[in-house]
Amino acid sequence: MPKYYQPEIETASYDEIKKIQNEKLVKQVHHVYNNVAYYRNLMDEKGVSPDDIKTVDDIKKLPFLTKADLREAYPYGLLGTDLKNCVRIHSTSGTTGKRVVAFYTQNDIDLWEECCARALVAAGGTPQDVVQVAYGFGLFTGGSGLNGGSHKLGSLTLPMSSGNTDRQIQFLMDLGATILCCTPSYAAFIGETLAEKGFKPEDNTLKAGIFGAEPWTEEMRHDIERSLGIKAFDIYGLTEISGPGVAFECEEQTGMHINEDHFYAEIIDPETGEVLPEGEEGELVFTSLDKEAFPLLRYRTRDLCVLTRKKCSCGRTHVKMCKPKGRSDDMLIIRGVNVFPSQIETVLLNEGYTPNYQIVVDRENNTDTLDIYVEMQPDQFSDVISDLQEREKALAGAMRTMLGIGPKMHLVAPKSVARSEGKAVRVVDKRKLHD
Ligand code: DLL
Repeated sequence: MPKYYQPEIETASYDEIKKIQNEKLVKQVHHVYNNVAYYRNLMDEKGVSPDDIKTVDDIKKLPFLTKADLREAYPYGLLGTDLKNCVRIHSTSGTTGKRVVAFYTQNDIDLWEECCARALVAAGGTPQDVVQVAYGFGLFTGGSGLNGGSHKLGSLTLPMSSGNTDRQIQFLMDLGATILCCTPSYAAFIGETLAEKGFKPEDNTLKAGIFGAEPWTEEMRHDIERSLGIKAFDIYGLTEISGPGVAFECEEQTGMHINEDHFYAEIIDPETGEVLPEGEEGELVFTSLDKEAFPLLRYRTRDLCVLTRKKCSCGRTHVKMCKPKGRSDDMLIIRGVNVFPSQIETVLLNEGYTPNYQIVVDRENNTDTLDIYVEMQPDQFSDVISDLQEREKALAGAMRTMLGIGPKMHLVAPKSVARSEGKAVRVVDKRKLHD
């Protein structure tokens, strides 16, 4: 059984990797400077020229990019090539009304899918496998990324998308799926549903699962492994940097190897922006090294993380990131969808409500719940239940359009949202997401 998808690069020595990174970075910085006016201006403002960047050690001279920059440059301002060279977009939540839109050339897609194929092979995948992709397809990167990776590997691919659990289970059992790809909460739900239908873990043909897009604990890993009778692997990524497969777990299950021949990782102090040494916790920052359409230099992910170069028993040499330990902003991931409180606030203002609200997130039967409590103004107050229900329904619809998931809305009396020391607590997250 092949152990690596691209053995040469996945097991290259640190010196070899660094050499590749240096060469690619120099090229990428010139590419960005010559083609992305938005970033060229940031570099000019900082007084950095592309010739100042000779190795990855010079990267700290470059300015950071944030989600706010992506919003400002929306939609085409960070495009690194002519639109006619692009073959696809994917998109994820922005902090307010504007979404993040990432562009891909065919080459970008090929490299991204290779990263996903590496993840599949690390989970024991071969061309003989049947890979059930139950991440969402569409603007979200999860479905297409793993689907493409599975094609590259030559496995039989079931592009199920998420949801319709009865059909998932029917295909899983009838077509003998051996690798399941979906969010960890959906994997747990599938495991639970299989048990409810009377199946034992050994009744299915699954051997592994590749689960990511949201935080999950070791406890959850054990539950999933037990209920499905598989080995569960973590996978990390973000739309801005390509999608799933930026980093993936190997059989050691002690963190995720970053595909650092394509993405250069740094850990910074989120307050000062200072680069921190290996082993220290801080915010993960990525520089794409060979992207054509959407090349981002020093993109601040807001994910809090630790990097390590400790030798890995799997033989891969690429740096490992731990499971993200939280966020340095207020983004929530609910049912695999990224949600910012500022998006909720934008809808409330658009719909004529004051932004006095509380978001309550919980998890029932491995499915996230989202309840939003909104205070009415005295002139909006009504004690006619049908009237309130009507307005809650309309507001839930507007929220679904903005967020991509439907919350349960609760219109409540003025001044009834809990306040602590005079300030409203905006988010109550009752889930256990981190170890
Ligand atoms: O979630 C890409 C993806 C799809 C990754 C499928 C893995 C599997 P976005 O929607 O742009 O992209 O969300 C990116 O999700 O910054 C993290 O905060 C979070 N995230 C992604 N993977 C993990 C993970 C996809 N394994 C944001 N553990 C990231 C914890 C994760 N958080």
